[in-house]
Amino acid sequence: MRIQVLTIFPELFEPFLATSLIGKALEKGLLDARVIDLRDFTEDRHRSVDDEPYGGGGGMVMAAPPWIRAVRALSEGGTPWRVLLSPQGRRLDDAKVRELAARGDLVLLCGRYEGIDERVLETVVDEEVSIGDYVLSGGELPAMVLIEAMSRQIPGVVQLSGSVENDSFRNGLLDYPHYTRPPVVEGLAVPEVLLSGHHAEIIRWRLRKALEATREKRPDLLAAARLSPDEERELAALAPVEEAGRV
Ligand code: 4FV
Repeated sequence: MRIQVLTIFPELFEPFLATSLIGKALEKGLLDARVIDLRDFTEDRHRSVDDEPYGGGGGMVMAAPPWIRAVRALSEGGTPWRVLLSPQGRRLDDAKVRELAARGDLVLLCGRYEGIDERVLETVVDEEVSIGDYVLSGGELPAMVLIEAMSRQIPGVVQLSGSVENDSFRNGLLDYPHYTRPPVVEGLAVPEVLLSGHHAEIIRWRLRKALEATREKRPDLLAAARLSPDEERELAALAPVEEAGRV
C-alpha cells in the first residue's frame, strides 16, 4: 500500500510514522508512506499557500495552484486515488476504510485555514472523507486516523503487534469485554467462564457479550449487522433489554 500525504505541517507525521504498528509496517515494507510539504509546490519566495477569501468573510483560504501542481506531481506514473479530508466528506467507517485500503495507492490532502479553493476539488480530488461531524484546525489528524485504520487491513500488520485479526466491526458488532491479571480488581472478579478453559464456552460467552454490548450501545449497528444463524440464535436467547440492565 502506498500513501502520499500532502500537508503544510509534515513534522506532525514524524512521531506517528516512527512508532508502533505503523513504524514496524514501514520498516518491513508492508506500507509505503511519504509525507510531502505543500510549500515545495509554491512559486513565490514567501512559499505562501493561503489568501483572502473572495466574497470576504474572514479567515483565509488555501489557494488552488500549489495543490494542483503537487497532486499532479505525486500522480505521475500512476493513478492514485486522491482523498481530501474534510467535514464535507463521507463519514469514515469500517466499510470505507476497507474500500480505500483496497485501492492500494492513495494521495491524502490535508487542508488548513477555512478550507481549500473549490477548484482543487473540481480538478484533482476524487473523494472527500470526514472522520466526524466536528471542525478541526487541520486535516492532518484525520489523515493519521485513516492511515492507521487502513494499515490494519494490510495482511501481516496487525500480527506485528502480536494481536489477532478480529477487530470490532469486522462482523458489524462491538467488541466483547477483555480481562487480564490480576484475577480480582476492586473486589471485581474475572467471569468464571474465562478461567474454565472451555474454549467453545468462551467463544459463545464472548459472542453473547458482543451482541449485548451492541444491542445496548449501538442498536444502529445491530440493525445493519449481517448475523449468522448461530448469532441470530444467540441474539434471540439474550435476556430482553429491560431485564438485561437489572443487576
Ligand atoms: C475534518 C474532519 C476537519 C476543516 C477546516 C481542516 C478541518 C480545516 N477533516 N474530518 N472533521 N477538517 O475538521 O476530516 O481546513
